[in-house]
Amino acid sequence: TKTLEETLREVIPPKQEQLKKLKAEHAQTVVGDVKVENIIGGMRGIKAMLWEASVLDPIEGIRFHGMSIPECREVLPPAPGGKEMTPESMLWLLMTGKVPTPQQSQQLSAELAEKGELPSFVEKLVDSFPKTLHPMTQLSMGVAALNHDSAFQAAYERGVKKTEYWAPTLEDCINLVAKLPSLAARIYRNVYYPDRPLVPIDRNLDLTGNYSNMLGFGNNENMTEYLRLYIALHGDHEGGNASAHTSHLVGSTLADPYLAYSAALNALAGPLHGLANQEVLRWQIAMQKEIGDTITHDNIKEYLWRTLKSGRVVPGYGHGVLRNPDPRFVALQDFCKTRPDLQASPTIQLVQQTAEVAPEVLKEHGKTKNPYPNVDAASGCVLYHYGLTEFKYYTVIFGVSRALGAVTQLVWARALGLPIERPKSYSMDALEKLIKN
Ligand code: FCX
Repeated sequence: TKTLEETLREVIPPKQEQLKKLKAEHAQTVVGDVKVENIIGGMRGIKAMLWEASVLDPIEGIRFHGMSIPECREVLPPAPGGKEMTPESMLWLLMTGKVPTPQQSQQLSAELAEKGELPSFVEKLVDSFPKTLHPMTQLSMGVAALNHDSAFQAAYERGVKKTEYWAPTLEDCINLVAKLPSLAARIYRNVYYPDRPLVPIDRNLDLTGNYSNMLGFGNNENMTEYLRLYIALHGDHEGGNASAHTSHLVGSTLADPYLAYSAALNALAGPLHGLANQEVLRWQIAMQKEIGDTITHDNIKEYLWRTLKSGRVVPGYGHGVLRNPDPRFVALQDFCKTRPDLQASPTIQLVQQTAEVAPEVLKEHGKTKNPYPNVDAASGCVLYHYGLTEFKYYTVIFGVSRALGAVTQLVWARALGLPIERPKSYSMDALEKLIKN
């Protein structure tokens, strides 16, 4: 069976040819136009990035190399003994456009386990952080520090040829994905359970099996399966979302993958992006407290209106691109529906009931273009039910996941020789002048 690198060596040359042809034959073809509303509206609606692995349709949601989430859950290999697709299988699909065999997926698991330990200076660095430092800040700083051993940076200093950039980039990317669980679990232990010893990596386990173990949930197979699904699902959401775009932009300067992904994590830490899953749980628990035991659609509605009238957004609802319920939300709900213990959980019930009421309220409120739940509306409640109750940590799990898409693009950007990103900008005066002419 071919390794990930061997498979990439096969799939990269035809893609390089495809790009060459596009450049040579269609560089001047117009594919869209830019309106003032795009410029003042955060570039929404402008299709101006090259992103191979996933496309987000406003109605259907995300597809990974053309495959929907239900299709991915069907065909991507699970961990031995499990049912859910693993992040390794998703990474393989994103990188190569091919569904890995179970052996290939397991081979990648073994490689990640082998490379999973942190350098001791990073352990010391993370252990020195105050417990009060937000876990996302800790993750970003830990990831940035990993660039001490960057293969890309070393190769660049040696003067490696441009056509060879992608191989050391891949080496860094695999190392980064491998080390994220140890780093993320260490942060969890330090912040919430400082007296608990850290479990070492088990070479026979998959990436998430190890992560779950290190977080202290190794004996809860349901939690481990949920984490596999969660991490695989959040892996990529096409190019323009803030974290993926940040990684792409920083990577385009030839900063190494650790620096690029550290920057992405800072974007993910914003409340309108990844931090929303921390906010959702905080908000749902506050709702639960206020409503008490008799939860009805009417009192959820009232609570929603109170949130909106106080000028806040309803966390977990709305989206920059999607105009339908997020299929990632649907997949996580589906996971809950197959497990009676989750169905009986009051927090999960409240999330489900909120999803039944909120779209109508948000439509009546009339502001958001998408009144439906996004993935963050559901992702935290299962973690909470299984005992991972520290909301501030939730975005870190998102951060472990989003690396899958980010590193895929870093490898491909180097393989395709994409240039440094440099869009042009307008001032308002310049726009007015342009309009008058
Ligand atoms: N509750 C209340 N108002 C909302 C809203 C919500 N959930 N979603 C959007 N709106 C408001 C916006 O604040 C904006 O108001 P304004 O005109 O006064 O500025 C108006 O509706 C139009 O916004 P819209 O174009 O629909 O949405 P944007 O593309 O600007 O923003 C996000 C998209 C996701 C940022 C927005 O819907 C939001 O703030 N949602 C809540 C936070 C959240 O769940 N974020 C996670 C998103 C995602 F899944 C992820 O990245 O993880």
